[in-house]
Amino acid sequence: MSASVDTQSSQSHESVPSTTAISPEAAQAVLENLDREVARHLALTLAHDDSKFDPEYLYRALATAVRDRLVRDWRTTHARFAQSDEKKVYYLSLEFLIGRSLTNAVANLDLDEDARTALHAYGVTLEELAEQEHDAGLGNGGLGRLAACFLDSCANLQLPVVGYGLRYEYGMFHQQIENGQQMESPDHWLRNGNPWELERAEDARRVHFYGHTEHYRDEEGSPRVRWANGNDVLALPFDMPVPGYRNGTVNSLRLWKACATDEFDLEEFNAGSYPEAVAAKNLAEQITMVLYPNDSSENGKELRLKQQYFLVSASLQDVLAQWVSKNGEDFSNFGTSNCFQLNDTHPACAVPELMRLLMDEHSLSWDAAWDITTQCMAYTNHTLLPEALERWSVGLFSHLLPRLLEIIYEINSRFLAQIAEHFPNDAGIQARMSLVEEGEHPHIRMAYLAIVGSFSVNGVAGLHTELLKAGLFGDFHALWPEKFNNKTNGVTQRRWLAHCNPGLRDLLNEAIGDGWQKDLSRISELASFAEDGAFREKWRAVKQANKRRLIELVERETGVQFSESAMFDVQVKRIHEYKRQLLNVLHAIHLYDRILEGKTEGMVPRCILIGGKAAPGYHVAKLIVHLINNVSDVINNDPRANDLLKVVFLPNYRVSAMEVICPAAELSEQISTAGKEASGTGNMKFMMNGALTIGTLDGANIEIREQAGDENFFLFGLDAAEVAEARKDYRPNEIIANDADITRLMQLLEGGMFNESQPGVFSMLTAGLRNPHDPWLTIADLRSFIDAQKRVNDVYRDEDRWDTMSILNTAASGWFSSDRTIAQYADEIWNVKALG
Ligand code: 26Q
Repeated sequence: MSASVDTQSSQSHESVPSTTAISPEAAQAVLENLDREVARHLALTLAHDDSKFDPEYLYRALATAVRDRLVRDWRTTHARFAQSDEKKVYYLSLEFLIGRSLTNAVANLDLDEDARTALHAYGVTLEELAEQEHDAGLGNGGLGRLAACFLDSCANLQLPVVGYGLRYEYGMFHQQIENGQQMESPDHWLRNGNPWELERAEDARRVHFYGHTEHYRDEEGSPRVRWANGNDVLALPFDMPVPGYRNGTVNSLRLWKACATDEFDLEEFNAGSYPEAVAAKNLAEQITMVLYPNDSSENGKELRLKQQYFLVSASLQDVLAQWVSKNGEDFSNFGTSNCFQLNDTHPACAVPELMRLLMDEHSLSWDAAWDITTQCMAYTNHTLLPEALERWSVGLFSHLLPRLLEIIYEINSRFLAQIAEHFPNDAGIQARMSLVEEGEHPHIRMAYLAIVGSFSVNGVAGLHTELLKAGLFGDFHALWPEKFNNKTNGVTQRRWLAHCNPGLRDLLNEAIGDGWQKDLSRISELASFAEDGAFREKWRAVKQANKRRLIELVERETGVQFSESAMFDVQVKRIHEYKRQLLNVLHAIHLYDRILEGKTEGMVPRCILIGGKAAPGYHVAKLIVHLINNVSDVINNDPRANDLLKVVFLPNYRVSAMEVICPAAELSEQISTAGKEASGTGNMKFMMNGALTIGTLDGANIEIREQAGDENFFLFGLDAAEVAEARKDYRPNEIIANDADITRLMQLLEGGMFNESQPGVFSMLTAGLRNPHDPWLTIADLRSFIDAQKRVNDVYRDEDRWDTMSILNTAASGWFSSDRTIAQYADEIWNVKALG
């Protein structure tokens, strides 16, 4: 590919000359039946000798045939998007946790029957073949999966929204457990190719790093700045289709790959020999090599800041080039015609980068550029943990992105002048609100940069937004109350119910029709079946079948046998202290203690499943994984416990595992320290699939309880205000000493029952529990948790009551569709309409 990319003319959406043009319809007409297409792709596209059947080849052939069918709608959607003067939205995110695409595309294009017919000849089912697909694990957890659900909903609602992200060569690491401990291995998800992407070399962009700035005057005598020297990296786009649900819309997710420019190597390395110079291409290509595997900010890594800027610069240039090809250099309507939604602060460099592009590349004045920027940037916050707010050192910034730092300083000085006027009597306010945290090593506060540069700042659940306004962003809320708004998260019911739970999908369709797949508010009609005995029977049968599917998975992955008649008690999410997997383990130990004591009357058999990845550098989280595995070993190998209790740590939790787990779960553990989980989205997936929640008043749990009714939710623990109060005088050792159950379980844990061969390995965890400054207040909530679990146990004994509650939870889950969330973003932030 050529290194010299002409950003002005390369982005042309004019159709090819009419003599050679093939319309989308004509292209589609060439396609034969799906079974013929699969055979053709096997023989011609893949040159596969089908005398020896190979599921990997068959998967690729089917995926390619399905993609061919997507292309027609993709082209028409794209043409409509390019031609329309309506406002457009760009969702900028370092993560898109897509998972698998085949079955999603098949369902959305209504190709289910055709695909089954095509596969029949090969003696394989669609479900079996779907297993061939490697998850696209381009995200850590909630934030990345939310981005994927949002794209699905935007396509369902036919909104003109494009996702922009990075095409990491290695996605989220693969987790194995060895001797109870987490081991990481790389996830080369692209090894067998990716049939879902189209490379668009003609839209490549150049991204600049290092160097210095030069201030000069142009021919008209106006002051200008250029960013000189340094080096360029090419951003090469790969587009992935985002099909809407049976509506003819196929939106795009554009993922950038970093490539070396030709001159980058030859100029920089011409002192060395040619092979060394070419080998040095690696340096540039490292930028999109790997996803950072931590889900709270890891400060200071130069490569991470490079990734962030690379995404932002390539994407903004892309949008500006499209604008210029249509409107020339007239930017007067740019700000009202475009909106950039920043998925947390990771793409917050978009604020100074848009300023730079408008001023330095398109000659706008500061004021004109600032008006546009603040008209089209919107920021979503996903965390309440102050330590997770991103900060980048000024030193690193000035080295890597010198021009951006200048612009940030200018934004800051104008902003500080504004607040001096607004808060004349508050001496500390400048230091508190400054975009630059002063000190020996000054840092840029990325959240503040995002707030100052955006017209909208939103939290992701009601409580989260209120806490942001009162706490972390209190000063900003006082200055600009109108910027702040809430958008409670949601999940797509098409993947998280219809696709992953076909048994329930069919039962719902039979009971209330299939309208809920496009409009989940319709699911409330299910409530009238909650007391219907015959319906409950069917409901139960679906759950049992899903439990059998999970039993197989657990047995395959861990060798442990779950029992179909036991309660399936599940906690799957990233491992983090605030999410309190430890609290769950303490309860498991408590149940084990009761069994050892012979106090098992009325105890319902339980299978506790825990899964999730720990950030490789997060020592305590890894220790928690180790403890869960050791507790699981002891309990599962004790014949006294076996009929009543099993505990399993399921390795390598990921999107495709959740698709088997959430339909089978009966109890959903949402037990974070109140005020710490911004929203949660797993909680919504479980609810949709009929699990009951045991949870604290945190994140979206509060809204789940409101929707389901408090009688259909197992509440425990301190609320956010009580947590703040309890911290002032917290004495976990007294709580332990004064509660016989807790004393006993701590004795088991501290007595070494779970670490016989490694004395002291868990002492850091037990010391944390006993520490009066334990930020997570685990012991404070333990009694309340044990009592709530006892209520769960007692309700579970009454099958009918449980199933009624389960039906009512599903019936109340309509609010948690990401279609609802996205409709609110569209109306209340973006002001965009469906393209239709
Ligand atoms: C930042 C800088 C450097 C390296 C990594 C990061 C980084 C990466 C990922 C920081 C944070 C994340 C992910 C955060 C996340 O997933 N937050 C979750 O977002 C969900 C969707 O809104 C919420 O439901 C969860 O409550 C929230 O924890």
